[in-house]
Amino acid sequence: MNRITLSRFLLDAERQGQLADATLRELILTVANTCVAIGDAVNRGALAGVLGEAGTGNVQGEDQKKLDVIANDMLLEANEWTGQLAAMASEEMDDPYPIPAAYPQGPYLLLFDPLDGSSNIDVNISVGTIFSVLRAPEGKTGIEVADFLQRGTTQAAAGYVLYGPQTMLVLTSGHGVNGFTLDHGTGQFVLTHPLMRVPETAKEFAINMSNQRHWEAPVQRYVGELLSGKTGPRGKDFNMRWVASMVAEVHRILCRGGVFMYPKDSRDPSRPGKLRLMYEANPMSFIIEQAGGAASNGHGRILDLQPEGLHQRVAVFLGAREEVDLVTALHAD
Ligand code: AHM
Ligand code: MG
Repeated sequence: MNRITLSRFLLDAERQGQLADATLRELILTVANTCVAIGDAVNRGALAGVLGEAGTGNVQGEDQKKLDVIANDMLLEANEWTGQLAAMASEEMDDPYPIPAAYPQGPYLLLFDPLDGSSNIDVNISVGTIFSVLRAPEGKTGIEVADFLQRGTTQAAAGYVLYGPQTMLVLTSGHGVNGFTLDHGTGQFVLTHPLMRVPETAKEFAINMSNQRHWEAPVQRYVGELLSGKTGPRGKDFNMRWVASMVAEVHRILCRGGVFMYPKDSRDPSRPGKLRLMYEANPMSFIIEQAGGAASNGHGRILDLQPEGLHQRVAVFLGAREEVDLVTALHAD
């Protein structure tokens, strides 16, 4: 079998003008290689003593797991010296991480959620790394928060690595979505899921139902219609899944369809949602749109939102276009 490794795939993409330049190619390879090492720590779990709480909190006041901190440090260390980046930002750090003066500056900004779904880590359920690549302002030294606040439409690339039964990298640079499976024998990602597409028809939805009493009316109505099954307005039954790992949820939707929701709710009226725009919603929306699906905050396209803060939260509805359009239309009623 003629195996297409990630390195070869990216070189072909660059030659075909589907990847901006060699620097972006090298950057994606660096992130992918680091994720192989993060996956190794995730796999070894208790054997490596990496499970449990770190005893620290992040900027959102959420408890950090040891592996949140380990994965964050691994991504910083692997990317700070390469000359590909001007700065990095992470869900786990209050402020952007500037490239140390000892190393050359590069043209890109890297944003990541080093270990998404980490509440699952101690119970051996899938987690993942999510990343987004933006262009740094040209010739600027001293990158500031404002330089990161670019609309999702400007992303040069985005991807995730799912640490599940298989370790998989799913990637877009704006020319479709491709999935690669880690061959643990060679340590290489191999193209196994070319040009992934979100199936047009949805039969599954994903939402944390325990929050139902806190949802706003449009979400109550939409999920009520899904739950009413064959005799309801949708005229068919829907199944439900909730892994509480967005990476696993998005991956399922890319493979067999459906819609994922983390809506705004009334528990904290000042909070527009749980998920973070820059580290979760934008990269996942880019991937889903590139696979033919849609992503909305209930009022419009997520990728069009002008970010106002590095750690800004947003309501998320993503997956099959028909479903995302329906739930968005209900918000306009
Ligand atoms: P995290 O980045 O702190 O892990 O939080 C994000 C995760 C998502 O992966 C998932 O969709 C959601 O939180 C689950 O939230 P809940 O525990 O409220 O169901
Ligand atoms: Mg997260």
